[in-house]
Amino acid sequence: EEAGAVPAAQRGSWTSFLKSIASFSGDLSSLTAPPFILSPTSLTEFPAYWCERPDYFAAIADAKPGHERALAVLRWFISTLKDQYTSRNEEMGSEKKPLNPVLGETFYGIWPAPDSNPSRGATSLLVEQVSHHPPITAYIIDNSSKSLRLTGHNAQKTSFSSGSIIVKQIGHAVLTVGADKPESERETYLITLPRLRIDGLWYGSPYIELADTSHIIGGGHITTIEFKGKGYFSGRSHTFKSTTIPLPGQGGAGPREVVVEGTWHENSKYVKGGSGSFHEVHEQKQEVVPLEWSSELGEYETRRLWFLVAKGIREGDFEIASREKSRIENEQRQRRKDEQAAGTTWQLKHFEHVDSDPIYESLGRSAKLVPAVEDMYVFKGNWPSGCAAVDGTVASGSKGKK
Ligand code: CLR
Repeated sequence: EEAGAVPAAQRGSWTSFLKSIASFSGDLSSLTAPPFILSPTSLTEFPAYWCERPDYFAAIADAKPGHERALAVLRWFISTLKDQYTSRNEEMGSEKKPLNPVLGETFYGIWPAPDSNPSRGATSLLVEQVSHHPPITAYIIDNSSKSLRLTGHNAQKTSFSSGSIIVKQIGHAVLTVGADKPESERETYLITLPRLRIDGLWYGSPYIELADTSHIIGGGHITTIEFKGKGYFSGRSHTFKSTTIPLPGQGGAGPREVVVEGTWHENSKYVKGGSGSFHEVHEQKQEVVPLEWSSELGEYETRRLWFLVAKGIREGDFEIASREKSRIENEQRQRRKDEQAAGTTWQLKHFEHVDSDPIYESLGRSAKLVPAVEDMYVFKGNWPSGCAAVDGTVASGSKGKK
């Protein structure tokens, strides 16, 4: 029997939503869902999860090159997972359906340097929705004081299997250490993403479990991370086991193998090649500070674009939310028609699409990644003013825009 998380008045529409998922695969974002499951946040804001623990991000630059740095990258990666995959449950009671970004939607923000550690520097975020059908989000995160840069794009392929939504993540991220140095002195890490399983659907309280494997390849090392949920190796939720080994002919004097085991939302410890705690996820996180809106950010800045929809969802005024959502969607349809009639296409603001990413190809080869080739979005370098990456001087507590 269907359980209590679904408001009585929305049971019917929840059931038909579940039926439409079951008979459907591909792009879930376009399906109409009942109000109780809607999130007021657009997917363009999700790349911010990569840096809600800016200390672990900065620590990558400070780590000694070699296995220590490879483990610093792993530690930062693991530290992001709790926010990426459990925070909606903690903040809104369950996983929710994010707003489906429009083509050209953007999000900009910064994590200011903390007063207690100014040398950590500020970190900037720039996100652009680079495709609508299928939805693809490209982003760049940059800490210029530490010369660190993360670029990537994501898309999802969804299917339905024995009551759960299975989400295959498409796309990858590249972390560059020494981003401001000549190419020969830079170090790059390729990061691939795990598969998601969304359970608890029947009860109207969806939550995410991670599955399969993902990789971090670079700095002379390759880390394979295996994800398991309840009922697999330990009966516990959110478990992982990572194995870090030198790439053939590389790796220096470090250990031959480092194995870490634990949960990605709580703690993990070394089981080989080290001892004691590897990582403990703590409660404090530093949320990104969105840039204050100015015309430079454009009409499609996510919080401006979705303002009334988000307000309606938050305040339970679903009439306003759905009216505004339809208005935005109709406007988009009209724009596409106009472009077609004029024989033009939408121009991306910050990224340029290229068919293959040389870093993915060369690093991916060592893990025999499938596919062997992936496309990428190259950042044009046009940070808006107010991002630390341009002026380098954004002070602690500043709202970014000066
Ligand atoms: C986006 C990229 C982030 C990690 C991440 C977390 C949650 C995922 C999201 C990604 C993609 C969209 C997603 C979402 C959870 C639910 C939502 C899969 C991968 C789908 C589209 C909505 C399903 C609707 C149910 C909740 C009913 O780095």
